[in-house]
Amino acid sequence: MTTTPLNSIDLYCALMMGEIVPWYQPMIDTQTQTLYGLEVLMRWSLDAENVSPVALIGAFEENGLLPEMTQHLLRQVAADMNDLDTLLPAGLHLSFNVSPSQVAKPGFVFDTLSFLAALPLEKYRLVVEITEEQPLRNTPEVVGAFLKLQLAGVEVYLDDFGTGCSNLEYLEQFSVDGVKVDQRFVKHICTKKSSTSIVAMVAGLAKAQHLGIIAEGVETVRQSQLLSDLGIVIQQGHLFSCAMSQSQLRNYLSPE
Ligand code: G
Ligand code: G
Ligand code: MN
Repeated sequence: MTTTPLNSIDLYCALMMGEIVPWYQPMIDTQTQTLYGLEVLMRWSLDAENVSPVALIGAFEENGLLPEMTQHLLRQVAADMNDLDTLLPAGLHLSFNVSPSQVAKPGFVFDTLSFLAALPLEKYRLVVEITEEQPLRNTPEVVGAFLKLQLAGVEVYLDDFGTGCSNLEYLEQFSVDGVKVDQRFVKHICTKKSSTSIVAMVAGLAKAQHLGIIAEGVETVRQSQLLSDLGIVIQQGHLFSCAMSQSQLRNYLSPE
């Protein structure tokens, strides 16, 4: 990992030069073993410095460039989806990550809806995953942003639910459509009683509240089976596929 701090000029250049690219990780419906959705994950294509995505996102955030980064990424996602359109199932759940700081910004809803307009409309279910590393303030701007997105058919999921700042109170404060179960709980689901209980509790909560639920970081058949037994049928993780570039995704969708 790099020890060189990235400054705003490096980051802006990376954006302008098209070096920040979307990768895609499949979510699988384990009942049918078919593709349910894709999560967009940012990557730095040059990665000469070997910077982790987490560090890179932190650097974009610190330099106030996260909204530009997301916009840039989504423009590329729209181009990629249009390119792969015939290979993708209708109703595909297409999710991208945003941090709480982005949600409260004035242009956030407009930017997200502009992205939606660049896609074949009925075909995709756009989903915003709210990341957990900062608190989501219960302000009229944030509540209003979620409602406007939902009116336009965009769903809101809480990422890594139950970790970081993503807590139970959010379910009372905000209108959300679903939660993602963090990989740290999935990792020990077969071996640690506390992990099993936590995942079972979140699954029960999702069912009672009619929320969508997706498990991530699924690496083994046993984990997948136990999650299915707990009612979590939509799963994402290395058992199914790692994140892929657009060209790798094309091969994944239509193997030669
Ligand atoms: O892909 P993994 O590759 O290492 O992603 C690391 C973390 O970075 C994850 O927690 C994910 O939520 C976050 N992340 C990935 N892409 C984006 C992005 O476009 N925006 C934000 N805010 N977070 C992202
Ligand atoms: O957005 P989120 O925090 O959920 O980011 C998902 C992160 O988890 C990304 O960094 C992605 O590359 C990583 N990831 C996805 N599937 C697996 C997996 O099965 N195992 C592990 N260890 N990491 C995974
Ligand atoms: Mn995520």
